[in-house]
Amino acid sequence: MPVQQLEKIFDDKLEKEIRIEPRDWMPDNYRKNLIRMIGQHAHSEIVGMLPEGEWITRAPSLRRKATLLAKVQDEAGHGLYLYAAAETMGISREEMNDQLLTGKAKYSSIFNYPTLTWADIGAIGWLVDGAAIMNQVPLCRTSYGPYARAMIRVCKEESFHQRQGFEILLTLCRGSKEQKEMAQDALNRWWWPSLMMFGPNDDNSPHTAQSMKWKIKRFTNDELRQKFVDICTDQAKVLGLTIPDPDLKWNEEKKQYDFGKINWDEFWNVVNGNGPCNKERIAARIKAHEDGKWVREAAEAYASKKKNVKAA
Ligand code: FAQ
Repeated sequence: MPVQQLEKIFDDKLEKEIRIEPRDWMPDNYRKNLIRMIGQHAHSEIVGMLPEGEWITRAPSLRRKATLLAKVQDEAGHGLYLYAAAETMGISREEMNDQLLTGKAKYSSIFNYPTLTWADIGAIGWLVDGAAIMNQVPLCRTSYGPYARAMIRVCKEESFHQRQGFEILLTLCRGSKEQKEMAQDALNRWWWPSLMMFGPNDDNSPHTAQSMKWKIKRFTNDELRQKFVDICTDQAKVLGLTIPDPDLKWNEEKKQYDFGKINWDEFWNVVNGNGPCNKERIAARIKAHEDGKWVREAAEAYASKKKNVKAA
């Protein structure tokens, strides 16, 4: 079939909100852009296990330990659904992993910050999972079928994570003066990096316009960031915490909160590998890959033995 005709079928599907499926024809750049985005998303889930994983043995009670363990395991599951969704577009898991370990593929900037206190685990659940939900609920309607379907389960689990994080902070805020201070300190450190999770401002976001046309993204980076600020500002009041932004103020005309300027130098510095924990995070992933070598070799040996027996 001539390319123009294939393009027309593709465009009609987008227009009618019919999902694009792995065997459908799609423009090369649509495929490339989605592999990039889903790959980055999958790596974020996997690297995202590291900051919270450090607190599993130090959680303050058995209940907290069990819920944190379950949450971190959920993130591993999200990474696996996402790698599987990207594989349907023709890239292998090995290639994606290689891109992460060699620094060719990005992962979310947020996971390059350290978790210094128990309150940071609450702040991650509330803010980081909260930002992830804000960004990912619209992705349940993204135009590529396997990605959209993976997002449905991911979002259900992220909602649980967000609530457990909020509850950790609420408990601290209702506790002693020191506990409340610890919660405020965590908010002070995680607030701005959480706003950066949504990506650069729309005028500096090279992928947004095309991704909106392809219905991969349903909202722009700035639109989602604004919704997040509005929701969190009210939630912070429930906690009795202060958002560390002197310019945060209700705008009656726009019916939204105006907020201060994001430090984009810090964002790009972290994205480009120079955040507080970038090197540590990649070193941990390289070690995990090397430690898992014997498992991959054993699985391959078993598979080839089974194949030989069948052939014989
Ligand atoms: N960090 O043109 P745009 C989670 C890059 S999952 C690092 O705006 P796009 C769950 C971007 O890749 C969190 N890099 O790009 C969890 C591009 O670089 P490239 C991850 C960033 O794709 C919770 C360049 O900047 N979520 O948290 C970031 O249209 C708790 C230009 O940017 C997803 O991945 C950043 N923050 O919009 C796990 C969701 N922002 O590739 C554990 C799916 C931008 O040209 C614990 N992804 N860049 O070299 C998306 O929605 C989009 O990809 C955006 C970026 C919104 C992240």
